[in-house]
Amino acid sequence: MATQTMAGQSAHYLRLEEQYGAHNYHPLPVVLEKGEGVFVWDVEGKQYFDFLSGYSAVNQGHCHPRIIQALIQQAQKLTLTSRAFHSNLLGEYAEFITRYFGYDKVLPMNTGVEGGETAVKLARRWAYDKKGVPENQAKVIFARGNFWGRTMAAISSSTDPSSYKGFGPYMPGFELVPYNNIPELEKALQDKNVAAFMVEPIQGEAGVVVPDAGYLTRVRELCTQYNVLFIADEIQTGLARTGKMLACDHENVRPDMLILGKALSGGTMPVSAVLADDEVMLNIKPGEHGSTYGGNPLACAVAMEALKVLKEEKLAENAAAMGELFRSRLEALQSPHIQLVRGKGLLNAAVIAHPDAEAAWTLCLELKDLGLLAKPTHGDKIRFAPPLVINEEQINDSISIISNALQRL
Ligand code: IF1
Repeated sequence: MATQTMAGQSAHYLRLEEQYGAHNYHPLPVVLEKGEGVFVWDVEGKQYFDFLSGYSAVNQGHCHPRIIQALIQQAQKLTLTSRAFHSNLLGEYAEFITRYFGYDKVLPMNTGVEGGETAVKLARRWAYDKKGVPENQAKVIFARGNFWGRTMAAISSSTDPSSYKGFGPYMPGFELVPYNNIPELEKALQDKNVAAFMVEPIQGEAGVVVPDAGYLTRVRELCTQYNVLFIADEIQTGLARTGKMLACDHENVRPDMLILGKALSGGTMPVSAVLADDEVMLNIKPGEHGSTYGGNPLACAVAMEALKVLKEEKLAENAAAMGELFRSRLEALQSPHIQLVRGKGLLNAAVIAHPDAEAAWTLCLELKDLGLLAKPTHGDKIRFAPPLVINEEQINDSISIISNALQRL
């Protein structure tokens, strides 16, 4: 196909989106139409390494055959009953996922942010019914730099103006403490009305901020000491992304509530979950929370297969090994433009040093031209998070691409 026509394909789709789609994103100028494993292809047939993985939703790799097969099979039988009736899959899935992570119960939802909302509602209800906090006085503490979605509650806890500005008024009862700061957290937890502390074990959107070793252990101890629920938002860090099944596993801490999303479905459809023990979960009574698609049989079938693939393909172990290799090979480039490389497992970011404020974006455009897709987060950081099925040869090929792109900068 002539080059002109090739470029015209992408331009055609970009024009359609520009004309008919809301302008709520600023994507890289690439139009994808196929994905398999660590690779995606654009409409001109060009192949790329995907180093964003759908924001860590395709940990198992694009269109994993086992997950797609589970989707197809269930889709031909029953996709949705609503919770007005029972389905065989929900009971099977609830047993499977609660045993998988070691909690009494699961409350199934769809998007990650619905998982966060559900966790906050469970925490407030626990505070009133179990901790004895006066009605409407419950507080939830969040860490500065957090990101847990785009709903009014989620942005009410945000410290990022691009998330909250112009959407007020905000949800009351939320307080902020600095991330990775135990003394400030302990001070906040003295307040008897605190229901919970919700925190990401590693802050993704903030540019992959890894807290000091021992931080999560102290969070666990303080929440126990002050009778506050420790809610771990593992929507991005969970499901083998950081080299363990959960990022909390690096310190063997067990949160009171675990929120999962993204790769829970292997990137096929929105599936999220909140896991907790009975003391927390059973305060919400029948008819007090839910969603049309929450716990639908299609999601249950896909999620069980997605979780089986993580374990059976030892993706946490691979993420740990390939992450080590990636960070050491990237640092070994000794590029003057890479100020810092940080991360755990295959959730990594490079801080770009360059006089041009747009350098990270420019670098991502160069990477795209050379066959690797990544995106800047918060200006000068580029997140590098490939699917966890990546192998050593693909890591080496990716480092070569990054090296070439850095030299062009
Ligand atoms: C966007 C990145 C951001 C999340 C954590 C909950 C949610 C997310 C830790 C909500 C979602 C997505 C949303 C997307 C960009 C992306 C993202 F870090 F993953 F890259 F923004 F921080 N908790 N993160 O990361 O899950 O409702 O989206 O299913 O909104 O621009 P969701």
